[in-house]
Amino acid sequence: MFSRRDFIRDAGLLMGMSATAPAAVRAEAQQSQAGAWTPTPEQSAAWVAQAEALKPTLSGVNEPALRLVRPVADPNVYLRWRMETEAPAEALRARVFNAGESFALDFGGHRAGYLSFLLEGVGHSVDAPARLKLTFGEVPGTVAEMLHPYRGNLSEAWLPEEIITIDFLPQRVRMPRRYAFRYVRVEVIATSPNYAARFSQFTAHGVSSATGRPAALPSTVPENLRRIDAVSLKTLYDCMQTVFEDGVKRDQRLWIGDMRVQALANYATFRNYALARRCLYLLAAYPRQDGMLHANVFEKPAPRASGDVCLDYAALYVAMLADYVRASGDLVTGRELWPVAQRQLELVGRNVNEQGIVVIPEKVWVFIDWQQALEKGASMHGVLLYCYRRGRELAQRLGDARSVAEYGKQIATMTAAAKSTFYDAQRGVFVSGPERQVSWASQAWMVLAGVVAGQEAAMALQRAMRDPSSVPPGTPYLHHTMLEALALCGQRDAARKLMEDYWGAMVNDGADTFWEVFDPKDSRFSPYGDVHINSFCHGWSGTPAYFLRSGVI
Ligand code: RAM
Repeated sequence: MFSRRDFIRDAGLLMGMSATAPAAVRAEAQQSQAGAWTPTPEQSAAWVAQAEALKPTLSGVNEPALRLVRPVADPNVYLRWRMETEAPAEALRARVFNAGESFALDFGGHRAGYLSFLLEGVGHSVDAPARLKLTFGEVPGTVAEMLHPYRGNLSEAWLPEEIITIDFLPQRVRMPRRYAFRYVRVEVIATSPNYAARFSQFTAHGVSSATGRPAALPSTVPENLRRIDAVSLKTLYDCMQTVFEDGVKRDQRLWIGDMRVQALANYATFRNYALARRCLYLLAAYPRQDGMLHANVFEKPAPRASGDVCLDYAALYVAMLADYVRASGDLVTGRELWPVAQRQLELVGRNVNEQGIVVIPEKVWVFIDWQQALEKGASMHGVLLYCYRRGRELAQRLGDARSVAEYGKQIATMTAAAKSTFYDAQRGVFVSGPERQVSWASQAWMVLAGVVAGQEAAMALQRAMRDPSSVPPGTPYLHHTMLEALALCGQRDAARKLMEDYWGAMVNDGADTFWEVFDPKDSRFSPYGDVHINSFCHGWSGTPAYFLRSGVI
């Protein structure tokens, strides 16, 4: 299994640009660039400039801490801890804290932004700085449990904790970094024997590029769906920063996979088309040398490419552009970025063999989902076929008849190949790999790719959902795909039920914003080896509002 970490380690080699790459790899990379379309440096610079011109100004609200709380271990709640209220936050002002003492605050809901508070010294003499440790929790466990020793495979520096030293008191302290939190735990590491610390006025300064308030859902929508919609909107709101961020706690960057589904939700809610356009340009401006897009780009301190390339995300840029043009009607941007989209189909399409089947090359990252057991052959075939369909749709819109015809042929070939290779007609499901694995992912992507339709598609999806041995999704991202597939073949009730069961369970388990991963049976599940590095307000998880508001289900 190829993880994100392995991939990053090997990114230079995969990019075909490393001086240490084997000669054969370098030669192949150069050959693949011969005559191929890539943006010129001037073109890339113009796209970055365009993206920067579209950079939104963030706005937000200041919200005070509400309560002093105490985490209580509780094996009966999913999150392992519940918070008991000790006193209103104002009561803090009446207390003083010496070295080794601590307290925790609850802001009443998820916040993405900055933190400020008033710190005073009380005593004989403030004759030394105050040193504090702050821990920011999106969920109770982060402030209740020891974060160390950290066992994850992403940087420990993402753990949401800080040690700060405040030189002169009294002082209004404003933490310099942006955080994602509902709870804040403050520990006094040191004052001096001559004074204790007094705290007050804890305030969260939220920021977002989502403006306006989406209209209320019709009064006929049941309460449980309204709640899911509200949590979904808050997730989207907090993740809409100067790009569509994947997670406001961690990564804080623009990933193609996350943005694609966030943008769909945005078009049905806040309708910030400029932000989507900015992100499309940013991604387009930093391709690999041969023109394949990186799976994500960094924005700060200045925009630049990341080292990650992932086959399904590169292909899905096409779908994302088609969605944008469809939602905004902006044909000008569609035309300008059309060569980028076409190039992704061309490059990812090189992995289609003579029989019309996608063959995933060695050491190339295909994401699809964080489910470790997933065999990805069938789903990657489905993703690419889906993207050819979306490419044909966009070509039609842009009046590119040649591409309409070209993609049409590829769609016919790949559809027939998918049916003969991946479809087990007797069982009525798609299978993947030598073990003929049945998974939700394979069914969902094959249905979205149009390999089967109507009743046949509905049965494939239902069988996978009912079969306890089929591989289920590990993320809200793949659940989103499943909902789309169910809706496409007319299974709107089943889609709605799945949303109620999955996202509704998160709400019932205490979600203020939707989580990056959710395994109802295991609250410690993490794709990164340590639950404390998981994000609990994640871009790809906030899409129920899209389904509820666009009429899809
Ligand atoms: C995760 C990111 C993002 C996802 C990629 C594949 O670490 O947070 O959500 O798109 O990896």
